[in-house]
Amino acid sequence: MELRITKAQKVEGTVRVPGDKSISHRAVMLGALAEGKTTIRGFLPGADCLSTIECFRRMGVTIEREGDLVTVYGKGWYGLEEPRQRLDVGNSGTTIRLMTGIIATQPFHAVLEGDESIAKRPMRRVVGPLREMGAKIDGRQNGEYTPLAIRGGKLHGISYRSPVASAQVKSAILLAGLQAEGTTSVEEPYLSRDHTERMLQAFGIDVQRAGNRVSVSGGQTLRGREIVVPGDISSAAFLIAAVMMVPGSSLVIEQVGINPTRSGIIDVVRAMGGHVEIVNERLVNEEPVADLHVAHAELRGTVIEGELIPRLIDEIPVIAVMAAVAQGRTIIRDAQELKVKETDRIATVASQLAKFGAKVTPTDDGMIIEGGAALVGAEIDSMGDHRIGMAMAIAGLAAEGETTIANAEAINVSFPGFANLLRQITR
Ligand code: SPQ
Repeated sequence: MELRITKAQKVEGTVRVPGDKSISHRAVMLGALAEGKTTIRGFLPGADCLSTIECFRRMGVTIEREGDLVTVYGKGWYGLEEPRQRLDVGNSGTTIRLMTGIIATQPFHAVLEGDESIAKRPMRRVVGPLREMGAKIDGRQNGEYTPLAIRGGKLHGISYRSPVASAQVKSAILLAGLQAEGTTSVEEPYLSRDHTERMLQAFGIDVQRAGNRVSVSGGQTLRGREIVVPGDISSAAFLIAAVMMVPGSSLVIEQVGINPTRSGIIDVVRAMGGHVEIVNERLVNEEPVADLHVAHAELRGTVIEGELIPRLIDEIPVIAVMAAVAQGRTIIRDAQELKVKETDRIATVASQLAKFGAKVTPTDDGMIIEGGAALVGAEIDSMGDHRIGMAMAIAGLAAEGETTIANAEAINVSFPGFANLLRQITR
């Protein structure tokens, strides 16, 4: 599918974005493992989260869905059944890494695999620590790549110091730790998104947290409940950027999750001179939620590094787009994790953004963007990466002439309805 974008005169309106992807995955997983029924409202019906639903159905869990309302009939931790076929995670890194942790505890065998992109993403980051806990996992190149064949069984707790700030690594180990003997703890260099910790608490689990260290003890029971999923700030980020790309624009985005481990985009847009006001803040299922009032301003370059990186890792493609039109230079460093996402996002951002006439220099751990470019419409390829497709569509709003995005169907991974919503708020 191809998406066509033309230069916008104005962006305005009051909108909501689809549910948070990270929270939607976790709600299905914990719901399936819990005792009793879990109702999920505001679920993201994007391709990735639908893959998670399908995987659990294949392990015998009944899951009903009507739009963004999902009902999971939890079977308890050991109620899952051995799947008869391989479990297909599609394009979803979150699905495969978290499920590896869950299946490592089960008294059965399962094989996990996904698409071409998943086949290139590193898995030893979860396979290694799970093996230390006693799990038997095989994969290509000694467990680095899919397919992963898991023979679950009895695990013992470990104290793991993760070399990367990764919520998927942390979550896989904590989920396995819930059924391991003794205590399992994970410490990370910077705090990554903490939705697993918060949702475990919402499901009645005792989670100990201190700084960047989190611990759980084995043998706890999850209790099914109602979960309300806030709008995904990673999706809202594209709309915030749209406002910043088009002078005279303003937008209200209602009901967005503003968990501090995810809200780095707000800090960066503000540091660049943009206006984002947080209104009507409240707590829903342990997750902070608010309405965002966004108004255009001329942006200036900034430096993004260190502890900020995990708080906005998925927003870097669209931050690069804003940086291309900002005044001055933007430097992004400490973001080598971008290389192991759906694509190498350092390379794909640089190659696609350059087509608009932007000046982007890729580096080993990020990129340098010389701002002030006058963008011209371009023929872009999403390269099968949802966030690249959307980021480049936003660049197209400020580019002279027409922009086309090839392979735009990838956007459905996290933001179904993106093109329609963009049409609705632009003129
Ligand atoms: O699920 P997937 O494919 O890994 O999705 C991405 C994305 O852009 O949507 C990354 F490519 O988000 C990850 C995020 O980068 C989702 C996630 C989570 O829900 O736990 C955590 C982050 O990844 P990581 O590797 O830092 O744990």
